[in-house]
Amino acid sequence: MWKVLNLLWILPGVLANDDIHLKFPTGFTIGASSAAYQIEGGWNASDKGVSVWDSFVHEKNWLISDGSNGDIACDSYHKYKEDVDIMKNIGLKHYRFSLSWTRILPTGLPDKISQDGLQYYKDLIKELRSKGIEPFVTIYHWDHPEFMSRLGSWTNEVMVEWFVEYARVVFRELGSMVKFWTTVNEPNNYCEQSYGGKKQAPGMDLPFFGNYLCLHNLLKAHARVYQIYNEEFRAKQKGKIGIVIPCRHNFPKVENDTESARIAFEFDCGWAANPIFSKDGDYPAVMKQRIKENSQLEGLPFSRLPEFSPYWINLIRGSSDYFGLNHYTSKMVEPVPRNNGTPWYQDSGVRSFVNESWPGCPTDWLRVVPEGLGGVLRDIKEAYKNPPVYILENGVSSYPGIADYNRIEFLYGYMKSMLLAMNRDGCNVKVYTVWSLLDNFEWDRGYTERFGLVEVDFNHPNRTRTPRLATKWLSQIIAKGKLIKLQDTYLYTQPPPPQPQAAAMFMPFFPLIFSFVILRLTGFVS
Ligand code: PNW
Repeated sequence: MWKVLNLLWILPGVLANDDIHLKFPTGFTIGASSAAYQIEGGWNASDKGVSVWDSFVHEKNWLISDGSNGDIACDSYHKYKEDVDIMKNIGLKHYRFSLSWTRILPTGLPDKISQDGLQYYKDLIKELRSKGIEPFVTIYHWDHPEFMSRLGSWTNEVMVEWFVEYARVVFRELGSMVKFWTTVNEPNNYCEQSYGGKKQAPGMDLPFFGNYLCLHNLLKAHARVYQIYNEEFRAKQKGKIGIVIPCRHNFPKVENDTESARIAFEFDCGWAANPIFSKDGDYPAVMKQRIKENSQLEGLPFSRLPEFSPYWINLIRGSSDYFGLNHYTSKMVEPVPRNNGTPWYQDSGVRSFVNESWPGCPTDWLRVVPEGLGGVLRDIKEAYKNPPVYILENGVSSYPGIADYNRIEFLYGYMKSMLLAMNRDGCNVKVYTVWSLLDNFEWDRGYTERFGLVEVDFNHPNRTRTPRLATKWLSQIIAKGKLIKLQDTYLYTQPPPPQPQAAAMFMPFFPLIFSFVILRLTGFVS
């Protein structure tokens, strides 16, 4: 009897074995994502109007690493059927893409609606549906009409109602065919780069000022669109609508410095998420306090962080049916010492940096930190009461060629971290989406960074597509409903090795068998 009881010792070891958590729950879907300007091309096809990205790359091509532009990009405007075929072959269950504002409204305003533009999206959606792929449509992924940039783009509040007019046309014309909407892609990252910096359109270069104004108006625009969907379309169209926010996980340099990690999270993710997903419906308290204090020290009679009136707080709070998450990388953080009367470093008072032991990839800002995805999912669960999370971007750039081992390793590690957060820690993730389906125009990096599951030859007029190894691996994961290592697939060696069926069945019991052997050897069990 005691021998049997002794075996119970081993049970925690068996339960802690990560492999038992690697199944995708029923209903969980895996897909891929893209964005209009990065893949479509057809920049002046039919009556399409000029977007801020069209003019930016044409006028300031020295700001793009390889001097290129998205005039043709992957030419998905013409080749969308081939793209859908590729997705079908991989077995992807959903496809996230964005709409080009000026393809649908050539002037940017609803005085004129392009039938050709709408037809392109109707055809794409029909093609997806006919192959059993669910469309996830992003209304705005950074390419607003050019003329609006001359009015200050998103620093001008007039954009809010113009965006509502555009969204209304989109819901009216496409809403019967779409069940999943995203209003705005990555408001925080976008405002930081394009209003705080100058390398991406409209390139305002107004750090610690333009970025705050931009996000303020984008949140208003998002909430108004959520409101009109509720009031005018939801009852009939029965879709879900939300926003997508990029969030990093932050590891404190000093282990118990959870405060710095929390502040870094608030200034990155919470800036956009807190007003929508927290019960106070406003920017994080620490952000309001530190930016106000810095503004005072600068001699300003107001805070550089704009304030929401109670009307807007009410409208923005709760304005998302799901938490859309984009996640790529993590940071280390530490507080920057200050005396009273000196400003908070970078408004946040926290310095972020990378851990040099984290592996890299061809993209300099992207260090590979798989445990960060689980970390950020737990951050979101804790901060916002476990909302349903749709992961709408996660991916890595690979080296030239189609043997993208670093991508397979990245996706395996990140998905494993996600599955542990879900199946072990109760995070409510519903959807996982790889960035990106195709190599594409990577904004200021041009075509120099390759995020595609599928390689695209940008030197060939056909923009030839060649699926990389990761697509074959991903097909197997999707077909089996379970995360498996490349080594455990037939792809690992050629010709395919015999499948280790019997051995695989015993894998979950391996810790048990191993512990038993040890106990035997040490004489605890005879
Ligand atoms: C995404 N970060 O942005 C964009 O949504 C895509 O359009 C883009 O192609 C993709 O990144 C890859 O570059 C992010 O530093 C850029 O954590 C940087 C970060 C997150 C998201």
